[in-house]
Amino acid sequence: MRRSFYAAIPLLIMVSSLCGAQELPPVNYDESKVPAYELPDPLVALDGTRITTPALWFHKRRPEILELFTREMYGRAPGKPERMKFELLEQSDHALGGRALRRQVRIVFDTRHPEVAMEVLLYLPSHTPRPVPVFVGLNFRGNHTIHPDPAIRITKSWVRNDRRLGITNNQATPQTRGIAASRWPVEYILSRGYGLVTAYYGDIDPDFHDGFRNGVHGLYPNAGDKHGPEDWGSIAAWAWGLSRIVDYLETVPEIDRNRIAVIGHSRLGKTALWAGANDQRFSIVISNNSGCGGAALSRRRYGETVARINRSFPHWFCDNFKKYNENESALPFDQHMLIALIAPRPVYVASAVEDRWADPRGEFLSCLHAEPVYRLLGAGGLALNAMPPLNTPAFSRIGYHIRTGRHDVTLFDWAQYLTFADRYFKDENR
Ligand code: GTR
Repeated sequence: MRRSFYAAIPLLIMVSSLCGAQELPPVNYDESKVPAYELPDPLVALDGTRITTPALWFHKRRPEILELFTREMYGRAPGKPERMKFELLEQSDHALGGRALRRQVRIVFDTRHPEVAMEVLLYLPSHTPRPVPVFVGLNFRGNHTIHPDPAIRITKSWVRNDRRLGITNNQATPQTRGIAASRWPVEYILSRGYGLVTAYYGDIDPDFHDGFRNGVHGLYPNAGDKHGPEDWGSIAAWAWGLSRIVDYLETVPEIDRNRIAVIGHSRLGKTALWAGANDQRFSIVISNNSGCGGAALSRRRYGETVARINRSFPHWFCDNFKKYNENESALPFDQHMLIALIAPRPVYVASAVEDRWADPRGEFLSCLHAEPVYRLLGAGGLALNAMPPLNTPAFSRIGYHIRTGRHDVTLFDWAQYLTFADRYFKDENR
C-alpha cells in the first residue's frame, strides 16, 4: 500500500503540473517579512487628476474604482431582474414566545425558472415602533441552522457533505437545526430593537466550482462555456442576491428602508463589502473577519494571498483576478479602496487576533487608508492611527475592533455592531 503510494508520487507531480498547480511561497505570518509596497492613492484618478472635491469623487473617481473592482476582481453582475416574484411561504405574529413576527418568503429571480429561488427568513421585534431597522446577512448552512425555532423551513438546496452532521447526499438534515445559533443571537438583536433578515447563500449560488452553470449564473446567457474573464464570480452572485433581498424589503411596510445594515462573516464578509460598494441602499456595511478579498490589503501577502485564494476557490472572483496571482503590485487598487467605495456611509471592520489567515493588521490598514475619502466627504474617519488594544472598539464613521479569539462571529461582535448601528440609525440628526 505504502510502496504503491510512493511509486505514484512522480505521477502525482506530473498531473499537478499539467493542471497548472503552481508551487506557492510558504504562508507568511511574520510581520518583518511583509514586502515593501505602495498603495494606489484613492484620491488620484487613473489620468492623474487629483480628487479634491466630493463632486470629483462621486462623478469621476468613485465610478472609475467601482469599474476596476468589477472588471478585475469580482466580475460584472446583471442588474435587477425584470421577472422577479415574492411568495409568502409562512408567517407568524407570535414567534419566539411572542417576541417576534416571523416571515418566510421565496424570492424567484426569474418567473421562467421558478426552480432557482432564495428563501428569506425575517424576524422583526414585536414591541418596537415600526418601521424597524434591520440587519441583513447571508448564512452558511441554511436558514434552519441560525436558530432552533422548529418553524424554520429546512433548506432543500445543495449543502456541503459533513459526516458528523449526517449530511452525505448534499441535503440538509433535521439534526442541523440551530447549529449556527451562536453566530445569530436572534433574541438579543430583537431586544435591541432591530430585525434580522437572512438567507442561505447556497440558494443563490452553490459554493463549488461548476464552471458557472448552476445557481443564478445559469439564468443568464453568459453561463458555462460563455463565461468571460470579467463575468461575475460567486462572491458577486451572492452580493447580487443581497440586493434582491433589499428589493423585497422595500415592499415590507414594517421595515425602514433607510435603515438597512448588511453584515457578513468571512467569505460572506467579502460579499457584504462588495454588496455595500455596489448598492447604496445598504446604509451601514459590516465586515466580520473578511480577510483576503475582503477588508485585508492584498499587497501585504500576509496569511491568505491572492494566488492562494484563487487556487482554493477558483469560482469566487472573475477570471481576470488570476492575473494578479503573485503579482499584487499590478493591481490598480487595493482593498482600502473597497472600503472607500462605501463612503460616506458608516462601515465597520472587525478582526480576531487568532485569525492570522485573514491578516488583522491588513484589515485595520484598509480602514486607515480609506480615511482620506471619508474626510473629503466630510464624514469623519477612523479616529485611530494605530491598531487599538484587544476588545476595545472604535466607534467612528469607520468602526473597527480586534477581539480575542478565533475566526468566528461572537456575541461580543454583535454587541459592537448594534451599538454602532444605534449611533447612526437612532441619531435624530442622521
Ligand atoms: C477560508 C478562506 C477564507 C475565508 C474562509 C471562510 O477557507 O481561505 O478566505 O473566506 O474560508 O469563508 O470561512
